[in-house]
Amino acid sequence: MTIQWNKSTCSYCGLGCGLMIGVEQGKVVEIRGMKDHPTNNGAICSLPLNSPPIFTHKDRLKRPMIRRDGKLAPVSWDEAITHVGNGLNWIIKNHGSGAVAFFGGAINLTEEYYLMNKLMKAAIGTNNMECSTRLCMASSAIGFVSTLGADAPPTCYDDIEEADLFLIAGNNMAVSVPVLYRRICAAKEKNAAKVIVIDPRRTETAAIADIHLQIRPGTDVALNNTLAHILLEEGFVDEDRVDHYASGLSDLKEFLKEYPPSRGAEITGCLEDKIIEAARTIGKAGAMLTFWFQGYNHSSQAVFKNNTLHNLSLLTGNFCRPGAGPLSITGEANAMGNRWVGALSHLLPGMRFVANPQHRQEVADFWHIPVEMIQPTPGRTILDIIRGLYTGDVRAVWIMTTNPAVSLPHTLWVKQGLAKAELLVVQDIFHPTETTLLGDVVLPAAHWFEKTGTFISAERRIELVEAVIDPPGDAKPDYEIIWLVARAMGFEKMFAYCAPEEIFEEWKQFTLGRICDMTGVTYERLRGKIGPQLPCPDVDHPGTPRLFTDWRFPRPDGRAALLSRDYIEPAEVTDDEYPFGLMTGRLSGHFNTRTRTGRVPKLNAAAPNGYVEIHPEDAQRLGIAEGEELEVTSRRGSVCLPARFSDGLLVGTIFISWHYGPALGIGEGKLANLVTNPVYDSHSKQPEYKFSAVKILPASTAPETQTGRR
Ligand SMILES: Nc1nc2c(c(=O)[nH]1)N[C@H]1C(S)=C(S)[C@@H](COP(=O)(O)OP(=O)(O)OC[C@H]3O[C@@H](n4cnc5c(=O)[nH]c(N)nc54)[C@H](O)[C@@H]3O)O[C@H]1N2
Ligand SMILES: Nc1nc2c(c(=O)[nH]1)N[C@H]1C(S)=C(S)[C@@H](COP(=O)(O)OP(=O)(O)OC[C@H]3O[C@@H](n4cnc5c(=O)[nH]c(N)nc54)[C@H](O)[C@@H]3O)O[C@H]1N2
Ligand code: SF4
Ligand SMILES: [Mo]
Repeated sequence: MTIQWNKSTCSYCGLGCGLMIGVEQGKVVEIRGMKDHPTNNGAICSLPLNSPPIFTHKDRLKRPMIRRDGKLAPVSWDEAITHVGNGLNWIIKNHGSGAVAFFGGAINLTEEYYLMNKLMKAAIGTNNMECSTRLCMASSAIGFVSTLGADAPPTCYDDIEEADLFLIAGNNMAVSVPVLYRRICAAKEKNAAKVIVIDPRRTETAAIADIHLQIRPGTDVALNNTLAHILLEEGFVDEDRVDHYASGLSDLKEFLKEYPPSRGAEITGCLEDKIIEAARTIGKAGAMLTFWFQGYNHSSQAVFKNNTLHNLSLLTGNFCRPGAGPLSITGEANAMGNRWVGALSHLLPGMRFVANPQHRQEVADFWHIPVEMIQPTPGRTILDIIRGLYTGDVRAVWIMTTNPAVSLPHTLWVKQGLAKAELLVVQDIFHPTETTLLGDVVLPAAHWFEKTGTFISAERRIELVEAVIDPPGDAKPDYEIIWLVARAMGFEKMFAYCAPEEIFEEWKQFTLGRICDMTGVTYERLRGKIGPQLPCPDVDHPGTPRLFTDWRFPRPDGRAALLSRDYIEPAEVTDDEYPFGLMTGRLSGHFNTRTRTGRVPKLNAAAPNGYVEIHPEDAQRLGIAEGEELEVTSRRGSVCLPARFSDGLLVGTIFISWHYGPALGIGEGKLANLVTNPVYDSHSKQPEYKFSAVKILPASTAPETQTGRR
């Protein structure tokens, strides 16, 4: 037998690397980077490269299951769908549509999010529709809306080769987007470009930094304001020109008087001279690209961090031209599709907002429903869905493609909340996961190359992923499960689909004339080929690599907004009882809650367990030996993990990766989210995963805790 090679797209991070999938006798045998793909030109990282075993893993879900007498038992699809449809209808009839909520991930197909959105917001009539985008890109999206007027990332990857300065803030891209990192390393080398890294840790990414600003966690707004202050003071800003394309300059100038270098240095802990050097490097750059990620978004000041970073680009004219502007990478493969399809509780399809009456009317007209069916206020965000389970306002939750029993903050509170649901439906590709273990109904989903539909990458490129193998057992594509449940609930007419292409053709009409316009895209155009960058408004349109090249922005006065944003401390600060600042983040061999990578022997063997990174000075002071088990405790819970020394940290801070839930047999009490704080940025409602106040004790001396040690 020969290997059949098929074009596809990566379903891990949102960079959108083109892949070639080798299939032999109905099995995925090899995954390679696609040569000549504009994103990765043949490159690939270890996650997809090592993924073939996940398609045939013994834990793949093959049958629907319903919990009876406390145990999950296999049932037929008919029974499962009827059970879910009747259960949702019963709760809606007795407690209202607001008693139902949905929570998804952001690696589904856009078609799947579109369907779920239609079911929740049009058919059921609730905006309680959330996705892990809330935990990931909500702040970037709202940052763009407030600065540019729309959630429209303006740049493209080809800007990397045009830039002479990369400003990389709160983004460990060597780990989280390795293919992009290698592209930046190559461009730096070739063009003698400079790199500024802003991170409280000396990360793998900081290895290429010309300047590393090792700020105290959470102090980015103060740093950005100080950089802007220096740029203005030292004459790096062409004020007349800026006034032309951005509003708010005079207010900002006045406001920034409060941020001289001395204050910036005091708040961030960086040397004044180093901040001045960084500002001058920015001021002198020919073309600056900015990157930021969860060091920004996982903060109670996340949107302000985004706004003040964009200020730096706007002040220096680093926008709307090759090599310059904000390059927003997305965490999950289809985060961009998820945002544009409107799969959050405040959004509607096609970059529209629930709270906007005109948008509601447009969407109701598309769906042929009375406008009153669409609720005029945003639904619950995910942490409020959990709160609603405690108060009894939410009674049914349908979870698809996300594993909240690992990924939400304050795990104990989350799990106890989910356990209160009268109906908890969990739709995944594996069992057990920490969340399928809690489900009343567990539905088996097809994965990645087992179904067909579209993804949109961080540079707005739309690509078709096609089914090249069959799903295991009775597993079905998520879109099919959604339309079956919708029909069982009585919405046959609205969900009379037979194929994902029909869903795409319907959904793309919502994008007509919008920045995400994909009316020039068809499955035929995408099949086997590299997709265009959106907007792509007609069949002959080549796609749009860069937005706002005329320096006009979708705001009322056509100008972008320079925003005056004051620094505030993280929601929880350290004190005598909880003296360490805990940051959480990623490791290179695992992806998110590890349901896939933890099942790939090669990846898991490289990082089978988590650890606590601690500065050797702190360890010495506390009498801790390298490798010793530590108990890390916050006001919410404890984890117990071995110590690993790192002088790349600031004294008084520690770092724990959050990948390690208990479902794969490593035991309870290793999961970082047992400790983290369920507070969020008030604008984006995104949790502050990157700062919790904790104390540390050698586990041998710590009292037993409720999370159970070892
Ligand atoms: N290998 C791997 N790759 C992944 C993932 C994975 O799990 N594993 N997940 C994907 C997803 S969903 C996402 S969202 C991305 C996330 O990718 P990244 O955001 O790059 O990853 P993190 O490790 O969460 O956080 C980035 C950095 O933020 C820093 N940081 C913490 N606090 C602050 C602060 O206050 N200010 C600043 N400036 N920095 C701070 C941390 O030290 C850390 O180095 O990765 C994607 N890619
Ligand atoms: N402490 C801390 N917590 C964090 C973060 C952090 O940095 N620190 N990062 C946050 C971020 S940025 C993110 S994005 C979230 C991610 O959190 P999650 O969304 O919970 O993480 P994943 O592991 O990606 O979950 C995907 C789930 O979908 C399943 N799955 C995969 N493919 C399919 C499919 O095609 N269909 C179905 N039905 N299921 C599928 C997988 O088995 C897995 O259970 O976590 C957040 N949590
Ligand atoms: S960098 Fe991201 S998109 Fe590219 S191969 Fe790795 S995980 Fe996939
Ligand atoms: Mo993410």
